[in-house]
Amino acid sequence: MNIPSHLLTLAALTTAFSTTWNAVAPAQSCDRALNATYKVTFTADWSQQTHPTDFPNNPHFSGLIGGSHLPNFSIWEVGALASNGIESMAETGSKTALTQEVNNAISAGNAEYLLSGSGTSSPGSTSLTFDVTSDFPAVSLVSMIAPSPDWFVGVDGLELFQNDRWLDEVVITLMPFDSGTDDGTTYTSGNANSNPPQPIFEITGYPFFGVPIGTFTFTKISSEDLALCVDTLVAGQNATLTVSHGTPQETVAIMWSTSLGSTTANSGTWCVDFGIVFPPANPYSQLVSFGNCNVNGDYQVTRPVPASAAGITLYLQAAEENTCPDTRMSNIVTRVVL
Ligand SMILES: [Ca+2]
Ligand SMILES: [Ca+2]
Repeated sequence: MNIPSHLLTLAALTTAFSTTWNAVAPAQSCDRALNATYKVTFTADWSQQTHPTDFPNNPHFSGLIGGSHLPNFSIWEVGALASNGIESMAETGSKTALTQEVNNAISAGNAEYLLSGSGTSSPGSTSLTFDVTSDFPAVSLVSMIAPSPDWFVGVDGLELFQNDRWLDEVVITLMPFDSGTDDGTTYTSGNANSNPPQPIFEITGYPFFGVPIGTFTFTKISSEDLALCVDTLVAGQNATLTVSHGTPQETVAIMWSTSLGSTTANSGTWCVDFGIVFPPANPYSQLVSFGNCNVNGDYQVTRPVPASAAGITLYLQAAEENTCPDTRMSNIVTRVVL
């Protein structure tokens, strides 16, 4: 364990708290979800040059529409029948029915956030910034190929949080799909409702012939990488703090402070930019604990809250060592000491 001098200073200057923490074993898991913000950029390459066969006038894509959801839930998938919302999107570009379906899934606890963005001419590009949490890490997003009978591009259940890590960047190569709900065979075919509808399939032949349509690039903008759970803090009583989603047996630091702001600890094996500040003379702004995660990536400590802290608002945040140049931080927890 290599403790940066900045943090050692914080630890040493206080006399308000005892310097001894007791690790509690085995650590309980902190089941708080982690938040992240991503940007998806839809780069549309579909053009006369890439797809010369019968290429239509006014080539464009309808507004992006989708949601974040449970991994075992699907908004659409190859081999399944299209929902009414997918049919409407793929045939007309309308978001209305699919928006309702995603909102219904949110109400049912299968999805968390609706994703809705603009369309683009083609070639062209558009982007959408959205929030996602580790409890609903799968993202589905679609857009109609227009004009077309019932063709679309999209991603089905891309999991942005895998193996306790947010993915930094994912590039999805977009191939054309047929929603199986209209029998038209060319870009400009008239309406011909499929009866019965067919399962969604990838169009491998005419008029695309295996040439990709474009890409979805998912880029992480920001994220919580550790989960911090904090007891109610009561002056003069013990409090338990728990970190989860850490790297097994890696060192984590927990800090607390009376102020939000920014403190950079950038030395040796620490590359951390806390969202709280550590005024040197403030005895309530300090290192709370260093310790190692267990084999599950959990870390838990308990210690007394000083009687003199009653009424103070404390902000707590955890960080992990040995992640440079990346920063792995927790959410900031706010507690008024009772
Ligand atoms: Ca079709
Ligand atoms: Ca139809």
